[in-house]
Amino acid sequence: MNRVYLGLGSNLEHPDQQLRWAVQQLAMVAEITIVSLSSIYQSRPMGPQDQPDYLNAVIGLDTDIAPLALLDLTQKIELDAGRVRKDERWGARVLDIDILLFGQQTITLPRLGIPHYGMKEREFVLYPLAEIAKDLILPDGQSLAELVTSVAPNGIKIQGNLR
Ligand code: PH2
Ligand code: MG
Ligand code: MG
Repeated sequence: MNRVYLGLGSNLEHPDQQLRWAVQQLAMVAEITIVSLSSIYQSRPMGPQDQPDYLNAVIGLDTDIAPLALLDLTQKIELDAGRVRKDERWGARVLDIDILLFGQQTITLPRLGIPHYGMKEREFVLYPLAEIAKDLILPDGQSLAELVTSVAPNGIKIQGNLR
C-alpha cells in the first residue's frame, strides 16, 4: 500500500465544484481510500496572467494501484471533467490532477515524474500539502516544513473546504 498525494487545480467552470467532483470520482474507486483533504486555497495564476485565479487543494490517499495506472485514472477524470488539452503552457483549465508524491518512490518515466517536478517551488502545492502532512519528508530527505518556509505564500488564501 502506498500513501499518495495528489494536487488538484481548477480555474474554469466553477472551480470549487470541479475540485469536489474530482474527490468524489477518486473516492468511488474501490482500490482508493481517501485519507486527508486540505482546505481549498485561492492562488494567483502561475504562468500567463490573463487567466482567472486558481483554486487548489491537496489530498492524501492510500492505494495499491500502480503509478502509471493511477496516472491513467487521473487523466481520465480530467477528460471526463471536460478538460481540453491546449498548446498554451500553464493555461487555464477545468481540472488538473497532478500526482505529487507516491510513497517514497522516485519515478522518471517519459509520462510520469515523481516527485512532481514543480512541487518544491509552488506555494499552491506546498501550503495545502503542509496543512495535511506537516511532518512529511520527501524521497530526497528534505523536510516539507523546511521547504514551506523557503517559498513565499504569494497571496495564497484559504477559500473553503472540499466537503
Ligand atoms: N497550474 C498550472 C498553471 N498555473 N497556477 C496556479 N495558481 N495553480 C495551478 O494549479 C496552476 C497554475 C498548470 O498545471
Ligand atoms: Mg499542474
Ligand atoms: Mg497536470
